[in-house]
Amino acid sequence: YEHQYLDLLRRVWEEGDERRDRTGVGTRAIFGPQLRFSLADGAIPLLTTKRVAWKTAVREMLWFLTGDTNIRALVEQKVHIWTDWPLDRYRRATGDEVTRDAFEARILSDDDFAAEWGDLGPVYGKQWVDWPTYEPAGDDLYRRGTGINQIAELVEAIRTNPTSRRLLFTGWNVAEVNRMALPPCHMTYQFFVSNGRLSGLLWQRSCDLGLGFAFNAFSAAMLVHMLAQQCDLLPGELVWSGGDAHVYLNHEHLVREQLAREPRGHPRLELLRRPPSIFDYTIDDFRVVDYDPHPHIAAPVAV
Ligand code: THF
Repeated sequence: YEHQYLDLLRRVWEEGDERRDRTGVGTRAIFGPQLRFSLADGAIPLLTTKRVAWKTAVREMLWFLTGDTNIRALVEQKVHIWTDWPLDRYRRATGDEVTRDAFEARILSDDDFAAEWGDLGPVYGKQWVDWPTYEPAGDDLYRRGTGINQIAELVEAIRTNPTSRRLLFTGWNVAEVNRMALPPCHMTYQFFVSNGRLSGLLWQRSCDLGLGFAFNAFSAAMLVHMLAQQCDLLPGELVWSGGDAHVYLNHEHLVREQLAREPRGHPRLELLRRPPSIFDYTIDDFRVVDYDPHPHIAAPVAV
């Protein structure tokens, strides 16, 4: 299964259109690839051609499900993958060339600082579990309504109406993307039940194949495993669909090294407990077995 990813990585690197991007780093990109991964018997698209910090991805997914949008809860768990965006905003706004470590230390120790500088805006978690609504309040006025928990509604819909063609949720709130530190990349998830199996499709508008893909594919697959467990179904397939699928030009060493490696075995995800709801999982509920990857390959993240 990993060959699908490696083939895509090679194709983008060799044939992708070279372009300047928002970050100024430069990418090579193709449009609209699709990969399919079986999730049967605990199978999970976890790359073996480099070590992936899968627990970081689990912690991030559980953080999304809490609805939190502040990096503090991540930093408390030593998850640093969202720090660069608030750090960049802080440096630009204040001119203070604080180090990443010092910035994170202040996020942890100073409540007011964390509230002011640690928030990413209404990103994933907020839209997933508390999508804002508005109710008419006379004349041209609207008042805040009760937020919509798309994930709770999804679980209910999978259980009660599994052939529905509306089993989906999205982070792409058109009215709020401008207030997000970064508009959602993995933006829409759709689900499909057949023969007692739950499959998921992730539509990712933009994918950093060198860095983000490993996390995004694992996370989406893990979510399908969790939803299947909660809905008394078996996991089926993950369909990964990319819009702008790119490799950053400063990831050349990663591409060369990773393409020189052979995939190693088939890791599996085990859910050690069935929590009362999709919102009650903890990091200790997840175990990956048969994971014996090649060494990690460090690569810079474009902000
Ligand atoms: N922006 C860019 N340029 N790439 C991305 O992958 C990306 N994301 C999220 C939002 N914007 C993005 C952030 N997610 C890493 C992993 C996921 C991220 C951001 C960064 C990262 O640096 N991973 C390293 C280290 C992991 C670790 O801390 O252990 C790695 O080697 O995998 C994609 O959703």
